[in-house]
Order: sequence, then C-alpha cells, then structure tokens
Amino acid sequence: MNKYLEKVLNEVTKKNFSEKEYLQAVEEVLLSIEPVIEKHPEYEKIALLERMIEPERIITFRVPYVNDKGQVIVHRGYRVQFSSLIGPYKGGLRFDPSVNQSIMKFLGFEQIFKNTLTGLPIGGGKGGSDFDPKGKSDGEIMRFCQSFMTELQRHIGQDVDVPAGDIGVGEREIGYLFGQYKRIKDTYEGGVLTGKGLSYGGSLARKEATGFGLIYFMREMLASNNNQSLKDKTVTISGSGNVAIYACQKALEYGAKVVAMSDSKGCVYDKNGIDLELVKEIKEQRRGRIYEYLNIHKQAEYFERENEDSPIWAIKTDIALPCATQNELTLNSAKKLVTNGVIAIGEGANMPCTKEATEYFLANNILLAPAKAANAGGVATSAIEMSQNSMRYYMPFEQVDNELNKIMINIFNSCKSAAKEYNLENNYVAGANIASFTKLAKAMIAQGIV
Ligand code: NDP
Ligand code: 2IT
Repeated sequence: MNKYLEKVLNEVTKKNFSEKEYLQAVEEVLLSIEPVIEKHPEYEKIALLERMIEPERIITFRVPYVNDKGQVIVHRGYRVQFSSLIGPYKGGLRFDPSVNQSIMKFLGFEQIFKNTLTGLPIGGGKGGSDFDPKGKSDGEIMRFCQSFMTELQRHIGQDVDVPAGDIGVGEREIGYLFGQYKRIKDTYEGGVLTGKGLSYGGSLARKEATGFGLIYFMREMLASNNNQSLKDKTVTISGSGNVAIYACQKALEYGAKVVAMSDSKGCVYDKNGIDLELVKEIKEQRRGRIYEYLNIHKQAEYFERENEDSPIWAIKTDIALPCATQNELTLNSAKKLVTNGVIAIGEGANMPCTKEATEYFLANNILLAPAKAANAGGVATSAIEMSQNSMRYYMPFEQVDNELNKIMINIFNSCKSAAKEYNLENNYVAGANIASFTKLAKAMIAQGIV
C-alpha cells in the first residue's frame, strides 16, 4: 500500500478506535483513492488527507424536554460541521436512538464527497439526536424540536450551516425547528433549513428528490451497461420512509415491478406488486407499521426480521435498493442476492452495504450505484431550495425535477469517467470517491493551509 495512505489509515484508526462506522467510511474512501495519491506525492507534506478526515468542528449539547406525563427527559444533540471547503456546512439531522458520535461523523464525512459531486456550492455536515420519535405525540415532538433548536440556532445560518431532514426528521420536524429558529432570531431566514413545507419556503420536488434521483442514477447506469432499462425489472426496496417511497414511485413510472418493501421490524412481499398508495397511507399519514399492509392485501406475505440479515434480501429480484440505514445489507444477504440473479444494487441509504457486501458485489460484477452518488439528489435539491430562498422566487415542479435529472446524469458521468481514467471500468464506488476527492483536493490546495 502507498506509504502515506498507510500512515494516515493507522493514525485515524488509533485515534478513533471506538468509532467503527466513521472508520468504515474513511477506510473505503482512502483505499479507493490510492491511485490518485500515488500520482500526487506532494499531498503528504501539506497533510491533505489528515485535514480532509478531521472535522472542522463537532458540537454536542444537552437537549431536555418535558414529555406528556410531565417527566423531564434529557437527550444528546450533535452537529458535526465537517467541511466548509466548497460551501456552507450542509447535511441532514437524524433523530434515532442509535445516533452517536461515530454515526454522525461517518454521515458528515460521506456528505462532503456527496455534496461535491452535485457540483453545487455546499460543504458537508450532519447532526441529530439519540431521541426516538416513534410513538411520541405531536406535542412531544414539537417540544423536543424547540429545545433542540434553542441550542442549535447559535451554530447555524443560511451562509454558515444549513441542516435538513434524515431518518426520523421529515417535514413536520423541520417545521417545528424552523418556527423556533425564526422566533429566536426574529428574522425570516428561509435558507437556514431545507425540506421546509411548501407554505413557508420549501421547494417543490424536495420530498421526492432523493428517491427520484436514485432511480435517475439507476436508469443511467443500466443504460450504460448493455442498454438495459428498468422496464419489467423486479425491484425490492428496503425501508418505507421518504427515500424508499419516492424511489418506488419513480421505479413504477419507469415500468418496473416493485414486489417488496420493509421497515425496521420486517418486510412485506406482494407478488402482485406493491400498492404504493397504501404504503403512503400507512407510513406518511398514519405513521404505522408495514405489516398493516396485510390488513388490506390478504395475498401479501409478511416476514419478520430475526437477526441482522433483513428477510427482504432473500427475495429474488433483478434490482435491490437498500433505502433504510447503514450496514443493513450484509455479506450473507449479498450472497443470497447474487445467487438469486440480482443485476444491480442502488444505495438510497447512506452506506447501506457492509464493506464485505460491497466487495462481494464488485467481485461478482454486479452493478453497484454507491450512496454518495446515487442518493445525492436529495441534497442537490436542498441546494436548489436554498437558491429559491435567496431569489425569493419559487420554481415549478417540472423545473426542479428537470434540474435534478440533469444533476444525476452529470453525477453518473463523473463517476463513470473517473473510474475509466484509472482503469476501474464499471466500479462506480471507486469512480465516485475519485471524482469527488480530486475536486476537493484542488479546492484545498487553492485555499492554503486551513
Ligand atoms: P425515514 O425516517 O423517512 O425512513 C427510514 C426508513 O428506514 C423507515 O422505513 C425505517 O423503519 C427504516 N429504518 C430505520 N432504521 C432502521 C434500522 N436500524 N434497520 C432497518 N430499517 C430501519 O428516513 P429517510 O427515508 O429519509 O432515510 C433513509 C436513508 O436514506 C437513511 O440512510 C438516510 O441517511 C438516507 N438519505 C436520506 C435522504 C433524504 O433526503 N431524506 C437523502 C440521502 C440519503 P422504521 O419506521 O421501522 O424505523
Ligand atoms: O444524507 C443526505 O444527503 C440527507 N439526509 C439530505 C441532506 C440535505 O441537506 O438535504
């Protein structure tokens, strides 16, 4: 291995030994940019890699709130302001009991590379809390969001740091967060948060953007490999949240047959094809569980999750779209998918395939659309939302969707040509890392030692 890379990898591992998700994300990027590092020995003297992998700032804070029983509960809040190299820190907020510093850092790190690929002026950040929104009343959610923003507001701003949604944070939470920000700052600063409701500054097509963008990327990847398409392909999609639902919608529009979706407890298989309107009603309107699908569609089957291998990956499919969470697709699951003839994987979630699963897919020539490229449509449309807020003007749905489509085509082409340049044809994982790293390295050198 390249000596400089080896040194940096050893140091980062020693310094962050307890942060396994963060180390996983860093290792993947560093290993795949080795051919670039080989070409640029001058990076070592200016500690380019060391500066790229160390967050500019990590903020942690106490978030107390009063639940409906009158009990005070204390959670931990985070904002990792990873890189402002090419724009204000930008990235979502995740509310989930699993949230810890390692997960925040891995997501913030991935976000830098993803945001660079969009070609838009946005840096990288991530935040959230170990608060679990499941089963909480509207009042509890509102009080929690207000408390969270009471501290976060001193660290963000439309030109400083612009949070958005992620797992457990959707339009409802962004509304409560925005209301509290506005109340404290006494000013309407539309571009301070994205994913806002349409009535007070949100963008059309932001809700759909991550899922639609994933399918646009998949369309390009399939077309570029033997002129394939989504038409008549069988698709399975893990998760049934924001990303999964709109990936399903666009896949159906393109003539695919989606046969399974899931949530954290289990998956539904409907051989007749998933009834998306019903999933929307269960998940978006009632915040219910995916097994409720069987109350209406008796022919469907429900498989409960029993261990780390989600039952959804045992279902035969042409295309698998992991759209739930990190490391949800293990080596075991990858083997089942390959045995069952899968042709392409599209990562809607961030880092959903384990390191071993990723390597297995690549070794078996399965097309793999990596998260930082394939799910970049969400944050790209967030940047379009920020532009609209600055212009004080709103674009129609079709215009935003067209921009998104163009951005996803550009991202695919960047990944493809970067992979080709280093003789790594069809390895879009390496392509995405190399394309974004090359641009970031240039920006770092141009800005001096900071
Ligand atoms: P949502 O909260 O809307 O949905 C999350 C979905 O994933 C739910 O179906 C949830 O099931 C499931 N899920 C959550 N945790 C787990 C788990 N530990 N194991 C199995 N399933 C789980 O989130 P999003 O759809 O917004 O986000 C999904 C993924 O996409 C995340 O990785 C996120 O980082 C990524 N992403 C999101 C973007 C966005 O714009 N929203 C943009 C780019 C990436 P349950 O309801 O049972 O918890
Ligand atoms: O992971 C992601 O890219 C997001 N959760 C969206 C971030 C954003 O700022 O829109």
